[in-house]
Order: sequence, then C-alpha cells, then structure tokens
Amino acid sequence: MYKLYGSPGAASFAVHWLLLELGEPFEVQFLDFAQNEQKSPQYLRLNPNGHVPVLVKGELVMYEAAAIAIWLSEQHPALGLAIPASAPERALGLQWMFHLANGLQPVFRQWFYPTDYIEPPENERLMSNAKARIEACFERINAHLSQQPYFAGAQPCVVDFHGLMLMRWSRNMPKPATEWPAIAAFVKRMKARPSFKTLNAREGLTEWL
Ligand SMILES: N[C@@H](CCC(=O)N[C@@H](CS)C(=O)NCC(=O)O)C(=O)O
Repeated sequence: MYKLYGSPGAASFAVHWLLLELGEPFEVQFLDFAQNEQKSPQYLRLNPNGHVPVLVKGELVMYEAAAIAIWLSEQHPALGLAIPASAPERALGLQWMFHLANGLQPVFRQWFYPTDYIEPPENERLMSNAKARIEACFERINAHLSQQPYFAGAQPCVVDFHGLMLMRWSRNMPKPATEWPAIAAFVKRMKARPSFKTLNAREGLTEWL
C-alpha cells in the first residue's frame, strides 16, 4: 500500500490527488511544519532535503513531486493520466511538466520562503522579483491553454494535476492565476473532477473550492 508524507495544500497536493484518482487504499501522514517535522532525523532519512512529498511503498522511497506524479501515472496506465506516448502530445507534456517543476515551482519557493535565499530586508526585493516571474509564467501558460484545454492537448494528464496545484498556490497573491481567462477555464475544468472535492476534504482545505 502506498504511504504519502505531505502537508495540506503543499507540494504533496497533486500526488495525493493522483492517489485518490487511483482508487486504491493508501495512507497519508501530514507532517507538522510548525514543529519542523519535515526536518526530523527520521524524515530526513526518507528525504534528505526535508521537503514534502515523499511516497513510500515497500522498498520504494521517492521524493520530488513531479517525478512521483509521472512515476505513479506510468505505474498505473489504466488511470489514463500518463503523459501521452506519441508526438506531438508527448513533447508538449514533457516540456510543460519540466517547465512547471523546474521553472515555475522554484520561483514559488522564493515567494513563500524568501529568507531561505536572502536575509531581510533584501527578501522583499526577491519576493517582488518572484511575483513578476510567476506572473510572466502565467502569461505564457495562458497563451498555451488558449490553444487547447489541457497542457498536453485535448485530454488531461498528470501535467495538469501538477499545474493546477501550482496555480492554487497563487490564490492569495496580488494577481492570482485565475485572473488569466484561459487559466481560469482550465482551473474550472480540473476542479470539476469529483476527486478534487474529496482531496480538499481530506486535506481539510476550505479555500479555492
Ligand atoms: N522540488 C521539491 C520541492 C518540495 C517543496 O518545496 N515542498 C515544500 C512544501 S510546498 C516543503 O516541504 N516545505 C517545507 C520546508 O521547506 O521546510 C518537490 O517538488 O518535491
């Protein structure tokens, strides 16, 4: 049985969502960030970076949200959420998953954890720079999603789950992702999945439903 280590609304959100879509029993352990549980010696043995998520099953111990999401979608092809096998959808899916995980997601860390990078008062400049880069990325995503309903084309795949999670992170920013019309339409489509409601209930989240 899979066991997910996470925190409500954090980078574990998309993996948790995929586990729900899978429909098999699984366990979730939420770490208490206020107590720094993600930096405990026991947890650092699972993920030396001290971040969530970690997915465990038998001998498997895996970290990095996007990698776990891809891996789960490939382990369970019947789920129908793997990045498509053939071009051009495969190229698009890979391109956007890497861009989301390598380009956009690290900038969110600068927005949420600026003092991990630079001491006050410079952290404020870092946050304003991060905000500008996040908005520029949303502009590009919006242009892409105005051409097709999902990141890799006509059908949803794992990339959309990861993308939706990052869009959710912007909900309290001065210009949230949903200010861009094609992104707003995409968010509406993804939120319409019945599993989204279950996910929020299981994570105890009441915002952005
Ligand atoms: N690249 C990692 C980043 C994960 C990450 O930033 N997780 C955050 C929550 S969104 C975390 O664990 N924060 C706690 C901390 O940094 O102490 C991934 O995608 O798994």
